[in-house]
Amino acid sequence: MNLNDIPQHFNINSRLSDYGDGLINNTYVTDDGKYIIQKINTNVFTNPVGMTDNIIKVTNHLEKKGIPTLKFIKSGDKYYYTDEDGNFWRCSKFIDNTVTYSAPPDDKCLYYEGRIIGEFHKAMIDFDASVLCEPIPDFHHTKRRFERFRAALAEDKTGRAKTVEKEVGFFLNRENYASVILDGFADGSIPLRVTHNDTKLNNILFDKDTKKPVCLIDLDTVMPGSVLYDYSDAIRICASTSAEDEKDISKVSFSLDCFKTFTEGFLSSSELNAREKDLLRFSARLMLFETGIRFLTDYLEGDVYFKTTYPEHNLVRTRNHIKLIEDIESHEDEIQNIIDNLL
Ligand code: ADP
Ligand code: GN1
Ligand code: MG
Repeated sequence: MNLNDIPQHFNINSRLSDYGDGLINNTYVTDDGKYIIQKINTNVFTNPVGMTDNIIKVTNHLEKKGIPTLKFIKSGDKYYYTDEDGNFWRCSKFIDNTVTYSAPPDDKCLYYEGRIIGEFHKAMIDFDASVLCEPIPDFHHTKRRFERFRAALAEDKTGRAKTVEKEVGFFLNRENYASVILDGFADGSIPLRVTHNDTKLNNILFDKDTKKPVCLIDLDTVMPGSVLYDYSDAIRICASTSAEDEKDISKVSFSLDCFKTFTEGFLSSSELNAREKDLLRFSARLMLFETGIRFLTDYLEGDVYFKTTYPEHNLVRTRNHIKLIEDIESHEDEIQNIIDNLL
């Protein structure tokens, strides 16, 4: 497979360059800047046709409502192209004058970031979730994530376990975090809604000039979930004072101001029930906990899931998540006060 042969299958005559800093798919931009072409990671997305079908249904739904969203380009009569080596490709329009950030450019944009996530949930309320497949089963089943972490630790196939005893202990001591949302689904206090499930900052396109969010992208994991997953996953990045893989841990802290601004925006467009409101404080740490475990599991398993550019990359990400959880745990009352004042 020759990379520059791919655009012609979408009727595009242009060469490709690497683009973006997603951790899963390989993303390219056409040299004319008009299209994004992606090679889907089929180790992660084992049903790429089902996943694409989900995305087309969701983007059609949003488009009908006039909500800005991704626009995909067909290859023949399909929204994907499979090359001779079995690689799975898709193409979307590059949304003009937009940019993504790995850390927030300013505090004001966080209000709008929170708001656009709530608006996405609202737009999906009348969408029939039963037409969606589950692109990654148990994606946010935090208890299963925890079981897998324990299994990776027990197997220790890379021999790294002895070097991360402190980090392992940190998560083992907090196992109770894993069941909170799942218990809410089980007792009916938390509703299943159509959620994005990967609302980190660089999955939102921002207008280059106004720095306001334009639309949610990376719709690969859209499926039923809790709106608290999306609230929490956005906070994981946007309330941190640095990127998720900052090596200098002294630069990593949880910003109460950013948390407040983001939460204010999220609440401005969200309708939460009493239990969801109760769990906002917990949700500040939820996805830090789950994603922290996933990074540590990947480190123990030999960096087979997330893209890494150096051997300790997943460990650096894990340590950042631990630092942010510690910060949150030492500001419980302030966090609750912020929420109470906004509700
Ligand atoms: P991954 O699953 O690897 O994170 P994404 O779909 O998030 O893949 O794409 C990776 C990056 O590519 C995004 O963070 C964003 O910067 C950029 N990107 C993807 N699609 C578009 C698009 N249609 N317009 C502009 N930028 C895009
Ligand atoms: C991955 O695909 P990307 O880079 O937007 C991952 C998320 C993690 C995130 C950590 C399908 O997101 O679940 O939270 O990395 N996506 C998948 O930064 O596993
Ligand atoms: Mg992404």
